[in-house]
Amino acid sequence: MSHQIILDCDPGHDDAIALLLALGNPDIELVAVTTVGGNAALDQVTRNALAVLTMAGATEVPIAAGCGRPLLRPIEVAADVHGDSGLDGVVLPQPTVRLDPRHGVDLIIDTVLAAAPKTITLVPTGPLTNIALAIRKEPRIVDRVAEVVLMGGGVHVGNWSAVAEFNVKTDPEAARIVFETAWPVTMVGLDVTHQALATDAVAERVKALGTPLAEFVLGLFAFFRQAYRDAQGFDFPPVHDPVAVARVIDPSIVGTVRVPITVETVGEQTLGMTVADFRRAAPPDCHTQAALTLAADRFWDLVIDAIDRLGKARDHA
Ligand code: PIR
Ligand code: CA
Repeated sequence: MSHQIILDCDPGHDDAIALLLALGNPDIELVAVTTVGGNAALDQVTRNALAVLTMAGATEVPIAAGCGRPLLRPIEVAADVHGDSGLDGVVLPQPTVRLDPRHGVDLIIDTVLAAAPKTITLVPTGPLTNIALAIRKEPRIVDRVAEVVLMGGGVHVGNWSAVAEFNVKTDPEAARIVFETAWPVTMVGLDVTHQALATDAVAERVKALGTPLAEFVLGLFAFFRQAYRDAQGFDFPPVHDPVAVARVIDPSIVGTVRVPITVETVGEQTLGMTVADFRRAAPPDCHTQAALTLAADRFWDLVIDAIDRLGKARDHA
């Protein structure tokens, strides 16, 4: 079955892989891309997204720039793991894809309203600013979206503080709006993305594809690996964002539990924590799920297959 998705992203090494997975997987139709300030400033991540689409030969996908800063707070970029450009370590092509003149929030709203009800899945892989504003600007999207499958948060882990993840902590008010809106939300958080490690074995498989796109992906992995080693003490980098896309493609790859989740917006030590309440069975109206397990081998099979398909299509273009 084909899934239509809007990827709202801040590329970002792992966002770039999420874009490639969405473009190269036959069960996904990437109907729009929107960008949000996060890993780097908005103009940087937008240029990166355009370059990745160009690299993948995806010249027809509508792409628009969204919000440049969180709703209430100053922007806090993640230059320690993504570099100043947001996508350090690779040479990006000059984009030939053109930017849609609409604001990203409007592209989200227009795309959702133009599609049949419950056909579009939102896949946010950056701070949730655009999604929160889209809800406030056009509340009808809430009932028209099929579901929201976001990379962010975590039940037992943080990376931007002891208990908070970057995407949620960067714009906690926006995240709270998204989690507290009564639509189906799947939180693909650090509990699972920290299992999606680009190991040497994974890099070998990518290298064996032998295409320029595969080389590009290896460049992304190499920079991300070194940065994650220096900044966070990981041997291999967790490639977070494509896990959310993989969950849409094949839900059995990412195991979830239904649990009420909200976001801490006032804590001194806990700002941006995703608070999941496991005290009792989830009530019938619970609309949130937390991802807890990952079939990492099958995840990488999907990613490598997508890079292979896209790389071959490029070679024959
Ligand atoms: C990754 C990110 C931010 C900070 C670090 N240290 C690592 C980005 C990724 O793009 C992903 O979407 C999410 N935020 C993981 O926290
Ligand atoms: Ca991201």
